[in-house]
Parts: sequence; structure tokens; C-alpha cells
Amino acid sequence: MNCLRGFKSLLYGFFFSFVLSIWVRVHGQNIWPMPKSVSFGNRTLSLSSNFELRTYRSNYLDSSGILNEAFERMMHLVKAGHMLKTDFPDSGIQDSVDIALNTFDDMLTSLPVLAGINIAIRSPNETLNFGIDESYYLYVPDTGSILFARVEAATVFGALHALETFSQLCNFNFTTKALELHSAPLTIYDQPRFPYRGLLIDTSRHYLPVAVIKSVIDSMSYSKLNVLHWHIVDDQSFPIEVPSYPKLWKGAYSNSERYTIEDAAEIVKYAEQRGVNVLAEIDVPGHTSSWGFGYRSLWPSNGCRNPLDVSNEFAFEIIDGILLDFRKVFKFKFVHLGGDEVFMGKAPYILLFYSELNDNNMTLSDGYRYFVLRAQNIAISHGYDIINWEETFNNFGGKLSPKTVVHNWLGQGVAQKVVAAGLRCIVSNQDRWYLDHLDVPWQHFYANEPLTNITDPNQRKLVLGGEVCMWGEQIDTSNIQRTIWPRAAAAAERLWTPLEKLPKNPREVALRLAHFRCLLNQRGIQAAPLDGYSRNGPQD
Ligand code: CP6
Repeated sequence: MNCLRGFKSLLYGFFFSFVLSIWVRVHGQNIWPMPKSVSFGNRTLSLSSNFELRTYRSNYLDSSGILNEAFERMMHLVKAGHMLKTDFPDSGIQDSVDIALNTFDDMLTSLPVLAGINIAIRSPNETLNFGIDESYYLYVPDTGSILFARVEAATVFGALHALETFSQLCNFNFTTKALELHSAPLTIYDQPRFPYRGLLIDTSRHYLPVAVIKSVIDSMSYSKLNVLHWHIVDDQSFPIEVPSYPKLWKGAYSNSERYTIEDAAEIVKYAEQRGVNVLAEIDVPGHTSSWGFGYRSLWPSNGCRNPLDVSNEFAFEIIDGILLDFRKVFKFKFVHLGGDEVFMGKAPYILLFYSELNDNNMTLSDGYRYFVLRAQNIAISHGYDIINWEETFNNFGGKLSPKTVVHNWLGQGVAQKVVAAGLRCIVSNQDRWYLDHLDVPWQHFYANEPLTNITDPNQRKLVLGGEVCMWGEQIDTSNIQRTIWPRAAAAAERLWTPLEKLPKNPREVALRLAHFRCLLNQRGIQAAPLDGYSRNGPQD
């Protein structure tokens, strides 16, 4: 049976490597997202069976292992690159590949052999955070006695992007069973257009196992997204442990559907090793019904479980405890404090609170603003800058603290108003970048331009980037990856590639994205097909 299967995949392999070789010649590079600048020739190199990582002439020691581990992963992935998703639905990686490569002999190929990749990092001690330098330079020579690819990057996280790009340039040759690179000599200068390129996951509506979150992080690194926005808790469940308030996770769906603080730390570390920041969200004062399962006094009244009660000091104490614990684990510059969809009509207690303060001129909106500002000050006291959903901005008439980043979601044109008010902004307009809107096609994700109608260069700088949102009401382990991909990749290129370098030919974009989708499949990510396109062309 195995033998038959192997034979079948070999046949497929011949077929696809044939198609692929024509493909590469006609269309050049299938890199996703498209780098800032690429130039390449058409010589084929064969990767040595001992293809190695070197860091000499660099004072980077890799004490954290980030670079060496990324190199090992990259080699594993490119070896898996010829496997067909249809044959191996659970994993793109097969033992037989390693066997094939080990029997391959460098001496038997007539092609020039690429011996390894030599990486130099200019700022070796940089840790991952918002705004670090992610640029890299990648050069693959085609002449010389011993060929080494060369990477230069300011930070190790730029070098990770270089390795990802390099992995996308490698192909498996079924005839010689060797890995090949078809486009030497090759020079790439690359750097992201926006520093914030996010993806939201929601673990309150449906629990996502740690392994699933890790696989989402893997796939983010393949498309160079760099912020995992973790909408951890909401009305439906409170799945995370908060050591300062250990009863909070009584709001979890079950004992097996929750994250220990060690799980959270493990996710953050896993993400950091892949160049992905984790932005934790605690959405207040709305979306908090699950908090009261552990601490009943957080529910405003019988039959009313949210928003948190502005007149209840304990609400602020508990936010303080949560952020104290979060700060030890979530090292990102920002914490997300939500602030969306607060229905004040259900909260007459707020007016009661103000009448107790003898200020009867206060309104429910004043209560909302008081809550948002106090939560912000708690976050600032723990060393965070803040991200808030756009309702905060809309309710404050543009007078929010300058430490706030406004997270757009309601509609287009909001970024324009936010940056005109001098605040920073992240774009997620729901008509284009909400992944739970299943009817929005990848072309709309691709076409969504964060800088629409913003011309002043200083205002343009205030748009930090954008984020696609995978809300969890309809999503769990069974369908999360195929709902995220390939559409999130379309947004990832919009956020990475310089505007003037974004490919304009829709057919080129569709085919290259179809190819990237196939790459995800080969790497074990269950990305959905593009409507009407395979990597071999339109199906018409
Ligand atoms: N949960 C939270 C949600 C949404 C928001 N906040 C949401 C609203 C509308 C749509 C999708 C998601 N489910 N906490 C809005 C930011 Cl269409």
C-alpha cells in the first residue's frame, strides 16, 4: 500500500515538477508577499545535500537558538515542498523525503552547487517588539568555486524573513531528487511597508487548542504577518488563568478548554521565535459577561451581566490584577483594551453612581468615557501603550490620550479622521478585512488600501498598519485555517509590499496567490482553494 502510494506521488511529482518548471520560467518568482525589490537571472543551482547555515563575520551568537531553529525548520519545509496535500492531508512532511535527500550525491549533478547560506546580523541583541527593523538583503550568486547565499539583516527577525523568502525560492527536482533554485543570480532588498501587520483570533467564542494557535502562528510567519491579536476573553467564556484572581477562569467552557499562564507564555515564546508579536486583548467594559462566573459582584444586576459597572471599584481592581499578570507574559508594547459595543441602555446604575456623586448632569456616555480612561491609566501604569476599538475615538470626539492607537472596524474613512486628530490608527474595516464575512472574496482583501484619502506624509506615518479579524462565533479547530487562508495572505501582501510595487495585473496576483496557497497546503496548513484559480491557471 505504502509502495503504491509512493508510486502515485512520484507520478504526481513528475507531472507537477514539469508544470512547475514551465511555470517558473514564464512567471519568474512566486514569492508571497512580493518583496520591495527583486532581480534575478535564470541559472539553476542545486542545493548541497549538506546545505548549511553559517554566521561568520557576524557577532551574532544565537544564544536563544532563534536562527538555528528557523534554519532547521526551513530545511524541513523545503524538503516537504514537493508533497501533495491530497495525498497527505495531515502533514506536508514525509520521512521518505529525508531518505531521498540523503541518497542524493552532490557529485552526480552537473549543476552548480549552493553550499549554504551565510547570515550577518548588525544588531544582534535586539528583542522582538513593535517597530523593530525587519529589513533584509538576500543574495544568491551563480558563479564562484564554493557558492554561498548571503543574508544581511539589522535584526535576527529580518533574517527570519530572509529565510522564509529563500524557502519560497526552492523547488524539489523529482528526477535528481535534489533541491533546486531556478533564478540565480538573485538579489532581493526587502522591508515591510507597515510595522503592524495583524491577525485576530478569538478564543472566547470557541476554544482553540494551543497546538492550533501555534499552527496559526506558523502560517502567519509564512506570509510575514507580525502581530497575533489574541482576543482571549469575551461574553461567552473566560478561558485564561489569571493568578491574581484565580476564580476568573471559572468562566471557561470546561476545565480542558482553558489556558494556564504557562500556556500563554509558551505561545508568546513560540511566536517570538517566528517573529510574531502577541497582542493580548481584554475587552472592557462591554463583552465581559463571563467575568462574573468567578466573581458574581462583577455582574451589574440580576439578569444583566455586562458591561462592567463603572461604580464598582472591584471592576478596576480586577483589571489591575489582570494587567499585572499579563505584563509578565505579554511583552508587546501594546495591550488591547477593547471598548467596543457597549450598550449603556442596560446600565441605569451608572446614573445612580453619578447621583451619589451629586453630579446629575453626567450622562451614560460620561460613564463610558470615565471607564475607558481609567482602564487606560491602569494599563499605562503597567508600562503598556493602549489600543482601543474605534468607538472610544467616536465617543471622545477625538480627544483621547496620545498613547492610544485607535483600532478601526466599523467602516472605511475612519483612519482618515483618526490621523487628522493626531492619533495613531490600525485599519480593520469590516467590509473588507473581517474574515468571518465569508462572502468577502480575496480580491477585496487585496484591494483594501489603509492609506485611502490620507495624503499628508505626517498623517500617513500615523497609520501603523492593519489587521484581518477571525472572530470565533463560527470558527474552531475544524475550519479556522481554511477560513483564514488564503484571504489573510491577500491582506498580508497589501501590508508588506510598497504601494508602487504592488503587482497590478490581477491574473499575476491570482496565480501567485494560488501558488502560495499550495505552499501552505504542502506545509500542512489547510488553506482553502482560490475561487476559480489553481496555481496552473484559471479554471475556465
Ligand atoms: N466581538 C467583539 C465581536 C465583534 C466585535 N467585538 C464583531 C462585531 C461585528 C462583526 C464581527 C465581529 N464578535 N468583542 C467588534 C469589534 Cl460583523
